[in-house]
Amino acid sequence: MTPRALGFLLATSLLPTAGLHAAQADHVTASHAWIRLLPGDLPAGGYVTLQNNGATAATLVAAQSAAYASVMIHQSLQETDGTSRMAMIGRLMIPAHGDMSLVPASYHLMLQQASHPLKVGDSVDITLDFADGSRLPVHFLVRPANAVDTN
Ligand SMILES: [Cu+2]
Repeated sequence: MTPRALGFLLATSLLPTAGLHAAQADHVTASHAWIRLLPGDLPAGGYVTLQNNGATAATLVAAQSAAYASVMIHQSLQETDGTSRMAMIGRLMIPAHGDMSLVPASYHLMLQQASHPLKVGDSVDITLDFADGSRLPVHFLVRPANAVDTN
């Protein structure tokens, strides 16, 4: 084996995510990331706009944060009788060259059991997990309960 071939092998084994096909998270950018802080132990909602600049769809499958023991992907649904409920979502697709917005009364991150008290103005790191195992860390700004959607 030539030194050059050996170097190539070492480089590729050290960079398992480098390849012809970039990971889903590499194509996704996040903007308008914020958390609606509610009083007491009420769960907070996390909102963000995800833009997929890639030629293939990216699929969000989970999210996690050191700031919350539980982070779930939820969808708010309006029932025919006017009430609303929330359903857990296992996969949320961001289409190729498209975007997906997590906004109040629709898709959102459900944030429960804060590890420490949060206050308005704080920045919270939440990591978004995609179907291929790639991850996107996002800073979320904590906003008050009466904050309006800015998307
Ligand atoms: Cu929810």
